[in-house]
Amino acid sequence: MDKKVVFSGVQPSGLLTVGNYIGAIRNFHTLQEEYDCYYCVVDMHAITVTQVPKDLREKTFQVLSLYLASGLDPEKATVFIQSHVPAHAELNWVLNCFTYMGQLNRMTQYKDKAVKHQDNLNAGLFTYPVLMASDILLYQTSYVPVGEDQRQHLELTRDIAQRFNARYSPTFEVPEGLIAKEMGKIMSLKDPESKMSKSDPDENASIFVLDDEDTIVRKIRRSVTDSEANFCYRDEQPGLKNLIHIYQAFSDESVENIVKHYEGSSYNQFKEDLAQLIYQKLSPVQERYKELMGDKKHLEEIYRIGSEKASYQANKTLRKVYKKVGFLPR
Ligand code: ATP
Ligand code: LTN
Repeated sequence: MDKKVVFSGVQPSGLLTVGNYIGAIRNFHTLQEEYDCYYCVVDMHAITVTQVPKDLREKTFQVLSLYLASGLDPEKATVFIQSHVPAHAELNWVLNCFTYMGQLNRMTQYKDKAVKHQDNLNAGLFTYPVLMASDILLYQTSYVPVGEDQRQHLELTRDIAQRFNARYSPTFEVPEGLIAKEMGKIMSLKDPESKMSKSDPDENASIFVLDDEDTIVRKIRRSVTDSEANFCYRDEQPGLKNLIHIYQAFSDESVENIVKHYEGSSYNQFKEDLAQLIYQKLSPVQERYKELMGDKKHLEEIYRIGSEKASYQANKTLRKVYKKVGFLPR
């Protein structure tokens, strides 16, 4: 039997944070044995906000290297760059015609980004979720590992797929999200009410996957907790709760065990241990990342092979779609 398909993407919009790592990337390689996995660097999504071309090229290499450094094997998973597979843009157009303005108007990521990018409110930012739906639906994807912030976009994707299938005949697999419960949303170290985000202008609000030991220690030490001086896991202590989630992600221990272990200890002790734990887990990724970034030719080879494999599958779906909507064969 054919393996089920997994698809996910990360924007090359900045240095990746431990939020991206915990919510998405570190889960990618665990799926590559059992599923037919496609992991894409979504550079077309990244230009919905202003990018410096030279930096975008570098950041695209960086995300690709981090995929590989965190354990993706290009022999097992298909790793590629979105703009290299034109079918994404082509399906995007068709699906634009199957998405209602009212639906896009309700997207909270758009509302958040519209506030931040008032000087560049472009149509791409608004229709961003339709391109994401195209990414996913082109590969007949069953599962999409993402963070909690993408839940609404996934619902929209399912909706578009179901509408298209109902209007014509079954064409797209209707995908489901793989979203970790607590760890699907790691919060900012400076404001535990808002999501840790790679484009946050305050770099102390995030730990980046490439941060060195001293930086990690400093940022965790200065992260916002509370003045209760009581090591608990509860909503009333959101800063501490978030740090416990990060600890949980990097140690694979249950919240219960972590709380038991640190009950009665100072927050400082916990923070020191957490910083060490993060560094210990990230340093092998950083080592591998440096090696990969030192050999761009090798990275180019990997993404070329990836885009060929991806194009083959994507074009199969695109041909079906074009036929169903009534386009003449070429
Ligand atoms: P930007 O700030 O540029 O919008 P971002 O940090 O939100 O970027 P994306 O490229 O949009 O990152 O997301 C990559 C993946 O990481 C997605 O699956 C997303 O759901 C996940 N993710 C992003 N932020 C977090 C977070 N704080 N906690 C858990 N998962 C996250
Ligand atoms: N929208 C996502 C990035 C993204 C994606 C995808 C994730 C684009 N296409 C397809 C999963 C599947 C984001 O902003 N994090």
